[in-house]
Amino acid sequence: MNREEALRLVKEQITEHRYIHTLGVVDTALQLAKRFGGDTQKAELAAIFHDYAKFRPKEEMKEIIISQNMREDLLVYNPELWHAPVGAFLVEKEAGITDREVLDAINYHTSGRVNMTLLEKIIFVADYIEPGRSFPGVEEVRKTAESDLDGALIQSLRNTISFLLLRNQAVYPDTFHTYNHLILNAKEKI
Ligand code: DGI
Ligand code: FE
Ligand code: FE
Repeated sequence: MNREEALRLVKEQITEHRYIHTLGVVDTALQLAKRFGGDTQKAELAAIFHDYAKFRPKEEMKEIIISQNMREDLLVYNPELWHAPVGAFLVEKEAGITDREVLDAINYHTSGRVNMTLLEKIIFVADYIEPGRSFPGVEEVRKTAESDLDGALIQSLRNTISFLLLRNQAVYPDTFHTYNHLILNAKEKI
């Protein structure tokens, strides 16, 4: 599918604000793919569709998680996590995207997972640092992403986990596992 067609499909699904965010993720993912040797076409497609399901009703997302035998522990944690796996399912079903690597990058763009692929890391970090983001600490992550993708991923995960802890929220186990896996294997501690 070409860029214009993909953008048209996504625009119908999300708000103007989220669409602008999506365009920022696309630009950033393309830059990261060029910088770190990723597949630019897959990065563009995954970035365009990453938040496809963001505005689906919670009930619909819940039904999909159950009927598609996705991990039911998702239902115990923050509903903010749901649009990622549900998005991967709907993008295949409704937009006809079949590339497994692209679908996985959408699936894991919120929680992360252990042993993330290069494409998954690119989408995760691009989502965190796109120009429209203004979280505390995002500048540091942007700087790290100029040369070190794993370092930027560790910092994004650390910031998100801290954010959740400070707000008394639960942290999805995969987010912790992703962070632990990366930090235990990091050559230089960030
Ligand atoms: O969809 P976006 O807003 O662009 O970004 P996202 O898909 O990374 O969603 C992030 C939101 O999910 C963020 O507000 C934090 C929230 N969240 C809730 N529980 C968890 C979580 N994020 C992670 N990584 N892990 C959690 O357990
Ligand atoms: Fe998202
Ligand atoms: Fe996003």
